[in-house]
Amino acid sequence: MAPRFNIYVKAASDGKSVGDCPFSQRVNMYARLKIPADQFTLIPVDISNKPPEFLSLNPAGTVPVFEDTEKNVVIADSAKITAYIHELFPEPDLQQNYNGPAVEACSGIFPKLAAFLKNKDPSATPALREALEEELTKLDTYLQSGGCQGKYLLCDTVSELDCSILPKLRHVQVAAKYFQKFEIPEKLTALQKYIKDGQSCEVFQQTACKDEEIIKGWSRHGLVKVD
Ligand SMILES: N[C@@H](CCC(=O)N[C@@H](CS)C(=O)NCC(=O)O)C(=O)O
Repeated sequence: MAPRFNIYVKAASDGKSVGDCPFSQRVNMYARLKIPADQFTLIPVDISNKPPEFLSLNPAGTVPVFEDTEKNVVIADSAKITAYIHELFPEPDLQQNYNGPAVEACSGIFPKLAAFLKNKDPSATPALREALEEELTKLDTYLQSGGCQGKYLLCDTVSELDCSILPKLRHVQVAAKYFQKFEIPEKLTALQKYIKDGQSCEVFQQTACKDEEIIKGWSRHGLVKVD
């Protein structure tokens, strides 16, 4: 019998491996931690040439998409998908409903990264760079504040929030460095350690794409690399 759940994620350029979408990686990590492996199928989708079957499932054409074939439910948003998975599989507890200070400490990073990378006005670059650095500093400050009781954001095991932010931080590392020569400041030591620990965990490694996929992904937006 086919597994009950289908999880559609962005494919890499080979069409088969996982691609760079951080929202897809969030769901992929979360599903692996929650759903028994024989109950879901991971389906990489070529989003530059979306198959009609995928578009009929999600006419908006975005990934990730989660399909519960038993209940005829289709969900096309990473936060809603993890909430749905949590309802079905409450254990292990990945602190799905956490709404404390770590949420605010993480929330601005990806929007500020996107604004910095997509900007076409060189005079705005310094302020956008600074805005990204401020968000990273916010997360570093949270990590140093003792709010975190372990090596991940909330405790010593991976939480839903880690699944959300670790893939985005990798985009900062890879894309901001490649396009803007931006590096996460060394002085943000708590953040550097968190990223190192987070990226070494098994579920992150199992779901991560190659660096070149992140660069190709952002290149689709017509980004210009600084000299
Ligand atoms: N809010 C959505 C965002 C998903 C999203 O932006 N996905 C991108 C890929 S990273 C996408 O599907 N874009 C459609 C396209 O490029 O055609 C979520 O959290 O799932």
